[in-house]
Amino acid sequence: MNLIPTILMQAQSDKLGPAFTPGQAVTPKTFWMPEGASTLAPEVDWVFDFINYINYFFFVLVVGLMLYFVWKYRQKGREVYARGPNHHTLLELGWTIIPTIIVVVIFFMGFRGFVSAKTIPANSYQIDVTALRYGWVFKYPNGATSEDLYVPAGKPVKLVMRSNDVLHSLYIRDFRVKQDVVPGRYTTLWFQADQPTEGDKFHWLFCTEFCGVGHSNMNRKVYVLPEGDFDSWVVEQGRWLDKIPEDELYYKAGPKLYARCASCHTLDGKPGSGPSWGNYDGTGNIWARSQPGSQHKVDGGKPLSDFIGDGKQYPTAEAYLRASILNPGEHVVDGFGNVMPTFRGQLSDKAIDALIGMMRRLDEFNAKGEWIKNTDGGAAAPAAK
Ligand code: HEC
Ligand SMILES: [Cu+2]
Repeated sequence: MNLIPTILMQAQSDKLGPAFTPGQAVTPKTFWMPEGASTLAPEVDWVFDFINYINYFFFVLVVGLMLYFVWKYRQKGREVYARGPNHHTLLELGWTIIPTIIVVVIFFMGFRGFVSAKTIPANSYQIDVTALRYGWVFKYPNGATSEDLYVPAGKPVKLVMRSNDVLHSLYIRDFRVKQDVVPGRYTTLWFQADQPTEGDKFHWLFCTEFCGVGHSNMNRKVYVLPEGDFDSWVVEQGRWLDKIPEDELYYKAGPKLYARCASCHTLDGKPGSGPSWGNYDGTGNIWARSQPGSQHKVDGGKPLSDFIGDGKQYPTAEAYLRASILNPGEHVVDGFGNVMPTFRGQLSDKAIDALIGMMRRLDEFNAKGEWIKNTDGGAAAPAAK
């Protein structure tokens, strides 16, 4: 039987599914369902309503008959039992065949919706999603990132999702989409929202896999922007670093950028696949041990003091650190492999300044890389969004 390929082909043409018209407004919320704001919503809601109405019907029928039979066959005398009907072929065929048909219809409609939800249109706009305890990072094609999700209206959007740690699950109920985010593999999801969210309206995004104590901090907002607005938003968001003044860089941008180093470099002195930026070998933290006179060992026993200082390869600590980020293989720290990727072309000069600034004032950050105090000892300013 070539039922499945036929259905797949149908799914790719827009004709599929009850009542899907591109450009339609959001379907209003009902007693059971939140508003339906994606092109998948009508299909999901149709099956949901269909099952629901069948449930109402059979609830009334079954409970009604039950009450009726309780009354009708109540015990009036032993002989009444014996005279009760015990077989009815038509009735028995009926209650076998009719439910079978209903179940097949439910399967077919459900399968059709499933296929549309799984058939990602080729022209989709791709956003990379990282789930972590406890938050989401949405990354757009130009490298811009955000913590809330922004999508263009009227365009299919594909989410390519990975997890940094444990199982999470991405759920946007107004779009009727949900997909597990699994460590060690990529999962995908697509939707198309035609109606922009206006004013301060948004759609909720939840993590629906209980992932730890901060699980509920993974609630985020989804904004649907008209396509032109979306394009300028992405460009603007890509320039987030430019807007931060030089002297605020190290604590506003530093922690965000450090997130790209954290898988190998800890701050608390425990070496991982890379040397900790804390003091792990008695030669000081990353800033202290990059000064002229450093006894930090590289290239099989040579102290860094051989390379840093006036007239040497790196005149200053900054020069050494910058080179370590752009040409990690130049000098390899003892006890570690040459496995650090180069960040040439990935981090701008300003981003590297922010990271070096953070290394210089490492005592102002906690072990997770969060800024915990400002220079005059007051409370930390809120990190830049
Ligand atoms: C895949 C793991 C990995 C990532 C990610 C990584 N590094 Fe490294 N890094 C290493 C390793 C391993 C070394 C030691 C070997 C060497 O010197 O190349 C190292 C060394 C360094 C050093 C020299 C350390 C010292 O003690 O002298 C600096 C500075 C550094 N990394 C900065 C960064 C920054 C900044 C980032 C993020 C933008 C980063 N690294 C991301 C693995 C990594
Ligand atoms: Cu989660």
